[in-house]
Amino acid sequence: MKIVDARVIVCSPGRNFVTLKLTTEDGVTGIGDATLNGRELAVASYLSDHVCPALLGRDASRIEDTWQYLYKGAYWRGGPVGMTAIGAVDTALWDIKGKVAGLPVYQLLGGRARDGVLVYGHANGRDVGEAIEWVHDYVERGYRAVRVQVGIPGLASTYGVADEKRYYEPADRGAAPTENLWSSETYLRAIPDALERVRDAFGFDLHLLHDVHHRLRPIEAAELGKRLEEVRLFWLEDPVPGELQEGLRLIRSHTTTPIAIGEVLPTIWDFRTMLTEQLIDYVRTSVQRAGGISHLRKITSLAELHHARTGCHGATDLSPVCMAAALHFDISVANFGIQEYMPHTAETDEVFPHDYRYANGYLQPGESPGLGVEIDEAAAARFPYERAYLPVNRLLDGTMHSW
Ligand code: EZ4
Ligand code: CO
Repeated sequence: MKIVDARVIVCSPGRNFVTLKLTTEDGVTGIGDATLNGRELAVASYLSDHVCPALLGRDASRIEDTWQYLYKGAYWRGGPVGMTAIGAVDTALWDIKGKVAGLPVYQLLGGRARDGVLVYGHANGRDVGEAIEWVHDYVERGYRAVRVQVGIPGLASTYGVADEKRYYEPADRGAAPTENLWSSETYLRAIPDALERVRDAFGFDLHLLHDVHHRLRPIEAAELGKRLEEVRLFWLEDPVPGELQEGLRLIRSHTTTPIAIGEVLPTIWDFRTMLTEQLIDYVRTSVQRAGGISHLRKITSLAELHHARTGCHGATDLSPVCMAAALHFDISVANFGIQEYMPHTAETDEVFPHDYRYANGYLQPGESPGLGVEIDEAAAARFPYERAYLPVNRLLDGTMHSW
């Protein structure tokens, strides 16, 4: 089953997506999501200039061997660009294997380990009142879990708080990134009270989540976790940048608020200390970021051994191709926790027709062979790439601050 064609499709149906499409000599196609928000063309080039030529003539049925060939064989291991590219190849090969077998991918992964995939939506507001209105909107649509982000008085704009509420978009189009101001002091003054008010408004039957987006230092995060214990969050996400894994010991020793980390982390090595020392509760990485289904399974097995669960990233920069793959993974894995879900725009859904479905707080993977998602290339061609970036953060004195 030789690969005879490997192509990269870049499109922007409302936001940028990079998709890899592989075709076998029998005419079977498979697709993978290669989108790296704000750095899309780097992955497109990594694939089309370096990976695609080496895939031609390879056996499409050898998923693990191809993964190892691209990871170990590159000499330059890891990193978000390379791992996103490998992830797209891996996802496309699982899609092909499912189509050849005539089975949805989750059946190849061991079948259903649960009846549906619990998802959380995103509510945000410039102030608590507006945030509560949007949480309400999610509750009315059946959501059992909602992430809540609130504007911080004294900070002109806050990442995660947008004007467009239904189709949250983290990146901005333009020649350079937009800039947000950050002050941990201001944030820490405002956010515990804001989240307490949301909890008071909805009671304890609704799961509430909150994302810090890597902007605190360990001791600040420890304080926040402690002050939020009564709110009983489902998780506190990315309280600090994840690369200083040892820094999580400080947070852990001060608070029982569950911690989720990892949407920017691509390999099992990036999770090793935090999992083996039981410093986190949820692994946030994804099929798109972490080298596809094959490598995400390994990270998840390490997490299972250390009582951590999955909470795959699923913002709008993860295309419907990634979301389909995530759902096959989520439904089959033993230590699933929750899946982030943000509906895409109608334009994106037109480019990526898919058969996964939302109902009553849960998503269901489709039953078609493979991933159950395709790319309509004629529709994609109507939406050419537009430069876009994630914003950057500065402190009040102009210092560049962390994500
Ligand atoms: O910042 O997807 O949990 N979700 C998030 C997202 C991420 C973007 C980055 O591309 O943190 O909003
Ligand atoms: Co996040």
